[in-house]
Order: sequence, then structure tokens, then C-alpha cells
Amino acid sequence: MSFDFLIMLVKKPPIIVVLGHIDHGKTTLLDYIRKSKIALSEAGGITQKIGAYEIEFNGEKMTFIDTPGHAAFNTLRERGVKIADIGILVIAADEGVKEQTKESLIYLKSANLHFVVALNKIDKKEADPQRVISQLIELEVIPEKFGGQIPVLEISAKTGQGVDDLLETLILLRDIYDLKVETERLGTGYILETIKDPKRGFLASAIITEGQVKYGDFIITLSSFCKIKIFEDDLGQKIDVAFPSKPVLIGNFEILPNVGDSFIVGKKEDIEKIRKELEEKEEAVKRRYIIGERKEGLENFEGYLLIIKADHLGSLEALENIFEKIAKENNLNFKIIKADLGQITTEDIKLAKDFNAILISFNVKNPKQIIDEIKNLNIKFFESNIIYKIEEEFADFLKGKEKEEVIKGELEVLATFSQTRTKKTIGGRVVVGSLKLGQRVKIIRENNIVGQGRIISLKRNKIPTEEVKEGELCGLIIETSKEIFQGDRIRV
Ligand SMILES: Nc1nc2c(ncn2[C@@H]2O[C@H](COP(=O)(O)OP(=O)(O)O)[C@@H](O)[C@H]2O)c(=O)[nH]1
Ligand SMILES: [Mg+2]
Repeated sequence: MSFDFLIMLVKKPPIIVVLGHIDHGKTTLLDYIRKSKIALSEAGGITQKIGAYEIEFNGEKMTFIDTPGHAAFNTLRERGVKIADIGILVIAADEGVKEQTKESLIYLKSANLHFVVALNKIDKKEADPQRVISQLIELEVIPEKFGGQIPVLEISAKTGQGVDDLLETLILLRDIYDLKVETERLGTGYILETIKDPKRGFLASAIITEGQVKYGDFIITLSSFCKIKIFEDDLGQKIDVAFPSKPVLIGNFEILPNVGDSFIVGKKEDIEKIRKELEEKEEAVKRRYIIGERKEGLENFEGYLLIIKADHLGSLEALENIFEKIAKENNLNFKIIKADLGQITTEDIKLAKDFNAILISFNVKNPKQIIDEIKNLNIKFFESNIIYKIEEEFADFLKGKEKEEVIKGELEVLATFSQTRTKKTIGGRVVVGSLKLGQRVKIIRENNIVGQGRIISLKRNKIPTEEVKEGELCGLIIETSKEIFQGDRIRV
């Protein structure tokens, strides 16, 4: 039984986010859709980049989040906020599943986001969609054709092949999952990007998520407010009113708001009250993921107690999902007795000791004294920086398989030369063992592993060689996306 007629829910133009591995074609796809689906001549405007854009396809509107590297999207995600309704996971059909593909999948699943897979670059002769589909099935992403839930489409962001089918699928998903929104109420939304313009003052782009926002409205965020005197769409055209999912440019802010802030339309005299409301909204998001110390009811618990510390709310959410999955698949019992943000504290260590819990640290750098204390007290400690590897690493950890790492070779970086996105040219001296061409290496900075890569070129006295030994100087190219600095260690 639906009460739509009481609160006037209407179909929501879906907000779409494009995710996937670098160079698999996210930007090309966003550009293609923008160029081919915005009737510029009709609008008479010039697209302005405001972090998101709106298109109309078969009479249906939809909004694509479009910031470079999705900076605003990531900020929102780190704060545990979800604005996207549907994800497009772009995978280059010639390269297949890569690290960031797996990361994106973990995010899509933990955020419970509906998504489609776009097998891109289908125009290339190396494209092998069947192979990618097998990889997906291995990752438990089951395409519709194989009885699963996930639409998988072949596209070319370059030629546009399959893009209309993709857009149709997005609308279909909106309808299947019945995404609706309330419009007859005061507007709310999120700040995407902020702009300081010498002529127009403090501006921000935003997405409306509920209700409506009108020219002249007063909007309030936690850190700023604005009587709207500039109100434009992504084509730079003046608008009077904006409904949910619409990306807009808002001007006349008192000071620049923060990216990721939510806003509410209100009255100036209600600022204090509304800010309290906004604070409570943020608190509520936090409370969903942060678990204070839970020491009750553990007497008869059989299984592993976990204490999780992570870099941000988005990670906590993903971790809680991952541990749930590990527990289910391996018939294990986990209970999280604390989940919080930041470094490990002495309180965390005490809690771990008192309850013999496993202390888990994700993507935070802990002070040396803390690590020493953990070792001294023999606390069970699991650390990781790579979300998609946790499942495997944690399984190994539990099996006690963590063998002491044997260092076969290590080089001290004495100089860095050209650094492209994927290749770093460096020079250095071998300080332990030897390094060989083709070996996989870890990049170590201040005793922490900060990245991985492979030696794809090795030269001694400018002459290519297979191996360099302790004490020798050499030049090498490491295939890695990580930047390498003088003083880093390259470890085999
Ligand atoms: N042949 C072909 N090349 C593509 C296609 N989509 C993207 N590319 C190319 O792949 C490279 C990376 O694309 P880009 O959109 O920057 O990837 P992003 O890092 O995911 O944003 C660029 O050189 C694109 O021209 C496609 O469908 N076919
Ligand atoms: Mg890009």
C-alpha cells in the first residue's frame, strides 16, 4: 500500500555517478553524453562546468556527477553522505577488471547503490567482453543474462555505440527501484563545488535533493548562508526554480560554504534553529557508522571481537560490510565492539587487551609508540590500506599465515627523474641483496609501504642489465602510479 498521494512523491530524475579504473573511459563517456544529449543550439547557452550536468533523454531528465576525479563526490562519500542513485561501473573491455574496478565495486556494494556495468572501448579490436564477464562473475557480479541482477552493456564512449541503450537502462533502473522524491516542500541539497569570482562574489554549485529551491530563497549551510541572487543551470541560463536532482549554480553567499555541506531553505531569523537541524543530520550519519565501546553481553559470545579504526566514514561503512561478508562466507562470528575514525589510541589498545579483541587499522598512519605498545602487549593487530584486498589479507591473518617478510633486495632512492602517471624513472644504490629486472617491488617511505610496482627497466652505467647487487648504483624505471621521492626505499 502506497501513500504517495498523501505526500506527493514524484519520479526522481536519477543522479548518476561514473566509477571505474583510471583510463577506462569515464571522462570520455561523460563528455560524449554531455555533447550528444544537450541541445545547446536550443538552449543558446554555453555549458559551464559546475560539477554536474543534466540531460534529457526520451523525455526523461537525469543528472551526471562530473567533477574532475569526482572530488566533491569523494568528499560526500567520506562524510557518509549519499547523493548518487545509480552508478555506472566503466570497465575497458580490452583491459578488464583492475584495482580501481574492484575498489569501485566494494563502494557500490557497501553503499547499496544500484549500478550497471558498461564494457567500454568495444570498438577496439582487442576488446574481449566475454573475458571481462567471467572476471565479473568471479567477483560475484552476476550479469542479467546469467540470471543475475546487474545489467551489463557493451559501449564505446568514443563512437557512441551502445550509449543510448545505457541511458535507457538507467531510466529503467530508476523505474524498477521506484526512486521517488518529494517536491512540495522547502528545498534541501548538497554543495558540490565552491567558486570565488572577482565580479560575482562567492558562488557554489549544488544539487537539489528534495523539495524546491527558488530564486530569492534564503539557504543555510552549517558554515554559510545565501540569499539567492544568482541562480543558473549548467548551461549558464538564469532559472527561477529548481526541483530535485537539478545541478545549479547559486550566488551571493556570505562566505564560501564547504564542499559537501548540506543546505536547507529557511528564514534568516531561523539560522540558529536550522543549523542545529543540519548538525543533527550530520550526527545521525555519523552514528550510523561509529560504534562506541560495546562491552555488554559478551560473556557467552563465541567468535572474534573486533575494534575498527579507519580514515573516514565511507571506509567504516565498507569495512563493516566486508567483515559481515567474511563472517558469512567462512561461518565465523564477528562482533564489532568499537568502530571509530582516526589513529589507534591507548584506549583502543586497552580495550583490545581487556577483551582479547582484534585491533584493525585501515588507511591511518599510527604513531610508532602505539605500534610498539601493540607489539609489547602482544595484541592481535591487523593493518591494511587497500580495501579490495582486505578479504584475502584478513583470511590469511586469521589462519596465522602471516609469515615474516623476507627482504630479498632493497634500494635507496638517491634521485628522481621523469615521473609520468604510470612510470617513474629513478636512480639509487642497492643497500640490501639485489634487484632484478621484472621483479615486483614495494615502495617504502618512513618504514611504511606506500605503494607497489614493478621494475621495467634496469641500467648500470647507462647500460641495460638484468641484476644489480648490494653497493652498486643503478638507474631504473618503476611501473607504478605512486610518486617516488628521494629517500624512499624500493624493496623486493
Ligand atoms: N578506442 C576507444 N578509446 C577510448 C574509449 N573511451 C575512452 N577511450 C580512450 O581511453 C583513454 C582514457 O580515457 P579517459 O576518458 O580519460 O579515462 P578515465 O581516466 O576513466 O577518465 C583516452 O585516450 C580515451 O580517448 C572508447 O570507447 N574507445
Ligand atoms: Mg578521467
